[in-house]
Amino acid sequence: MNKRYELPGSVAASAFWMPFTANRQFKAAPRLLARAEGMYYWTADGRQVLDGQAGLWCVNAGHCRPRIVEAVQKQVAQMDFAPTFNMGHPAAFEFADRLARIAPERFSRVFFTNSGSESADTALKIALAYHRARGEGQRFRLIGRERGYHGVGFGGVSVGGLVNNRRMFPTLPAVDHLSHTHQPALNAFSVGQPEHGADLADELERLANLHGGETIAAVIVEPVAGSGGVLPPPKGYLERLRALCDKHGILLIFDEVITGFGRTGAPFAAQRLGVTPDIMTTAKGVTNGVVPMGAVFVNRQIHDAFMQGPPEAIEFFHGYTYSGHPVACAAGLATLDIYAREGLLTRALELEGVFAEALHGLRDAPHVTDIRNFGLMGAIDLAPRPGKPGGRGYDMLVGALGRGALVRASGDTLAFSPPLIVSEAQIGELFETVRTVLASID
Ligand code: PXG
Repeated sequence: MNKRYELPGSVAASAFWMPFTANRQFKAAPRLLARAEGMYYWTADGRQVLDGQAGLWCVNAGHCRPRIVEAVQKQVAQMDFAPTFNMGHPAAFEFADRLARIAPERFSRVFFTNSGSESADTALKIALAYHRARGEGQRFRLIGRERGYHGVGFGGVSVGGLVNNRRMFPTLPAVDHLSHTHQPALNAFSVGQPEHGADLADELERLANLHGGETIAAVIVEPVAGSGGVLPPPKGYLERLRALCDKHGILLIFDEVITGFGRTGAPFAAQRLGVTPDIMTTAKGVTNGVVPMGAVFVNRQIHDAFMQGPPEAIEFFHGYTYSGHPVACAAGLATLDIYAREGLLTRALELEGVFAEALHGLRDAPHVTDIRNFGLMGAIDLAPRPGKPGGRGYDMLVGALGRGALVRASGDTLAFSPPLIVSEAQIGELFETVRTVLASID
């Protein structure tokens, strides 16, 4: 079977050092995708695969949408690149303006990056520089959360809470963490937001008492943790976090790299959950995954704090060669058109019940220890094989692919995030496949 996936004889599989992948295992039996359209991929040997993970949580409008393809083709032919340091081009201004219009009301300023990792680092730097600009430079501490994922830059890893991403690297000083909110003893198989755990937000009060609340610059959390295993916030948790940030003058950053652009049933999880942060990081769905891009949203007050010096002075010494890249902006503008026309930014809310029912229907399937969902995000925890953690997750990935579905396995947790164009029938198909494969593995 592996033979069918082989690369052409002239290509050495060894050169591409693959990210977050067991390279030797993969290269011994490569899984190659060759084409995509709508809800589907096709493998290199021509088999159709239902995309249960929107690429990598990013292809929210489905694959190869002609409007986006044409916009990218047109832009790359008209102007391939334009600098945004001291120069500009219309698409970047138009895209920032359009983004601000779908964001929660206060977010009227947008800083462009190229990825979620860069968005996280950018947001942390904005927070630190903001306090400094206001004469509160003593606020140098950053607070993250266990099981949080904010990408792989040194800033993101420092506030992140996944041990495998941290253990090899020095992290920023002056960073502390809140506890994660996964409490299966209290909340197993919760549908949507769990009942228990709002009190975990009170840890911010403890950390403020420990470090001095006036030394803390920002708290960064994913409103619904994604990579850490799809952990919706306990009811009342984010509200408490917001209140404690206000009490201590701490900025609240929501990392909406996964939750942004409709994944939770509103344009942003902040809107769905009714809690407004001070800074919001995004990437992925901002261009439907078609061109790498990220966007950090801030409110006017934060932005204006930077605008106090002489007008000829650079206000923020930060940015990337590709901030506001014209091809990414073209992809993003076309993406927003599709999201608006097809109502995709709220569609997850309509599908949430069907999705939750199908997902939680696997509660009694073999190996399942917990199931969680929010919007079109879902996760199933499997009991690890004794002495072989990750084995069941990997077998599920391979087994589902063999049966025509792409599901994300991270350790022994399966994650689901289909494109927002998914049909009810396809949701049923996806979880029926998962059920069949669960029954087939040991
Ligand atoms: N923040 C959050 C909340 C993310 O989910 C990043 C930052 C980093 O984005 P970039 O673009 O630098 O990768 C992410 C990325 C998974 C998975 O399956 C999740 C991500 C990336 C790859 C895999 O859990 N999230």
